[in-house]
Amino acid sequence: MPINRLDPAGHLGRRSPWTFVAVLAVAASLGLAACGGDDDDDGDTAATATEANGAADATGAAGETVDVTMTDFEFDPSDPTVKPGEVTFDVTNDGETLHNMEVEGPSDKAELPEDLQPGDRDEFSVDLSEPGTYRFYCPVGNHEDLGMVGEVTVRG
Ligand SMILES: [Cu+2]
Repeated sequence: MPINRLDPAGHLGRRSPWTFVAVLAVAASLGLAACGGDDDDDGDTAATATEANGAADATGAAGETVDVTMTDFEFDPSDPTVKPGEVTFDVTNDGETLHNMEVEGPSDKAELPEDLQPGDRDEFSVDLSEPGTYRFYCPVGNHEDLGMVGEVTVRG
C-alpha cells in the first residue's frame, strides 16, 4: 500500500521534472518562435517591398499613373520620372487640334487608342519595367517636329 502510494508519487515525481522540461521546451520554442516571428516580420517587410515592386511590374493596376497635358505643341510634363512597371499615362488635350501620345517602351510602343480631340482626355498603359530613358512624341501630322516630344525616365 505505501509502495503503491509511493509509486504514483514517484511517477508524479518523475513526471514533474519531465513536465517542467516540457514547459521549458515549450517556453524555449515560444521564445524561438517569438524571435523567429521578429525575423519573419523583418522578412515580411522586405518581402512586401519586393512583392510591391513585383506587383507593379506585373499588373497595370499597381503601376504608376502619370498625368500628361498636351497643348499646341508640347507635352507637360515632357520629362516625367517613374518607377519600373506598367505605367499608365492619363492624357488631356488642352490644345486646339488633334493630338496623341506614343511612348516607345523597352519592349513595345503604346499610344492612345484614338487621337484626342481638343478638351478630351484618355489613358493608355505601356510596359516600362526596364530602367532607362524612353522617348515619346505626338504621332499626329508634323507635331513631333513642332516640339511635341519628351522622354520618360524609369528609375533603376
Ligand atoms: Cu500633336
